[in-house]
Amino acid sequence: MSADHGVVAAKRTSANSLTRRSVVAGAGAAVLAGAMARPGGAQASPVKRRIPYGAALEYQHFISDADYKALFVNHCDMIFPMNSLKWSLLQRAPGEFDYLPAEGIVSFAETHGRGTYGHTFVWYTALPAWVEEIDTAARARQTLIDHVRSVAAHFAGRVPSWDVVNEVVAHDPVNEGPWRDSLWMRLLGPSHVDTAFAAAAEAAPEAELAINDYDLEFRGARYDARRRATLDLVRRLQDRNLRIDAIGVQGHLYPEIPIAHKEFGRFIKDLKALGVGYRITELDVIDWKLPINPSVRDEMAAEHVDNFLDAAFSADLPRSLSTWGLSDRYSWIADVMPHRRGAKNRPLPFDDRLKPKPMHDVIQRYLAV
Ligand code: 9MR
Repeated sequence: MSADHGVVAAKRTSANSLTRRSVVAGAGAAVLAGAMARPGGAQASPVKRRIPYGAALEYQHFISDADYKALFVNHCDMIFPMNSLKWSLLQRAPGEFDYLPAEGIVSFAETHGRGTYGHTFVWYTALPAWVEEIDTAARARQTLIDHVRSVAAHFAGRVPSWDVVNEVVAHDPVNEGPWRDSLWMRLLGPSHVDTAFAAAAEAAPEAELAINDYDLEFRGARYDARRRATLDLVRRLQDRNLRIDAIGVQGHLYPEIPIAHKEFGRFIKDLKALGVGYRITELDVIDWKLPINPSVRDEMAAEHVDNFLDAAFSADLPRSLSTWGLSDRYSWIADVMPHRRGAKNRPLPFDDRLKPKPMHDVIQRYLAV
């Protein structure tokens, strides 16, 4: 996925952000101080917040990097699998499920008294070859239902919220859409979304059911179209009496693309009027075009996060806020959009030595009670 990279970087004034930053000085220390051991091995929630703060954790790092893993316990209220619940890793062969990695992370969260999150049942990518080879509507429909049922049943009562569908709106809804091309679209059309939500409502009656997507917060015609298509999709489900509880706003931010304060705020309010809440699910900053100097880059990233959270929180409080990873040590951005001058990317709240950055302070300020 990528956004429209053509927008010239908006000029930032750092005076404003420095003032705001000083308000939250010491927030990192308070979080650490709150992470005290409780009898029985479980730990107290890191710090009291208005809404849960979470992060996605990749299994390879979960098993190989103890310090990184501890960072999640010390700072997060929600810990969830980044990739282990994706179809290609979970059901590599028909009916053969490998729950071990996802179980590892979900039970790690449970052991520490943390919440979790389910990402994701239906996506256009990360599908195993045997699914990609399906060529009839009847088989596609049954396979989709079986997958949702099996995974939801396995985690029944343990995963309180599911991304039922991920990224079903076309990247450019006006020219390519409105729905994204996928195996599911080709064989079933938009009804595959209805099928997924119906199966999820039946198999996970107590879980929150969500649509997760990207590029919902920026200024420009393509983003307006993406917001409209998402609202249309919500209405479509509601017209069919299907339960849709929340939108996951991924929040992969590009500092060169301005936040549409008004239009994004309107979108959140329109969702609320439809009875649908929202979460921030994959926050990070794609810093590939930012200056090479790390502290300048961190300040700019923090300021952009501030702009985004200001637009979001002033429209309505999200149900949770999660980042896509937690430390610059590991991020998808290094693979997909490396810094154009060869610097190591700095997209996340903690640096690669696991020290909090200005972005962390900004996020915590929005979450403070
Ligand atoms: O960060 C994830 C990366 O490790 C995986 O290889 C990739 C494919 O499964 O997915 C990345 O996560 C994506 C998420 O599932 C959906 N929104 C965009 C994320 C970044 O590409």
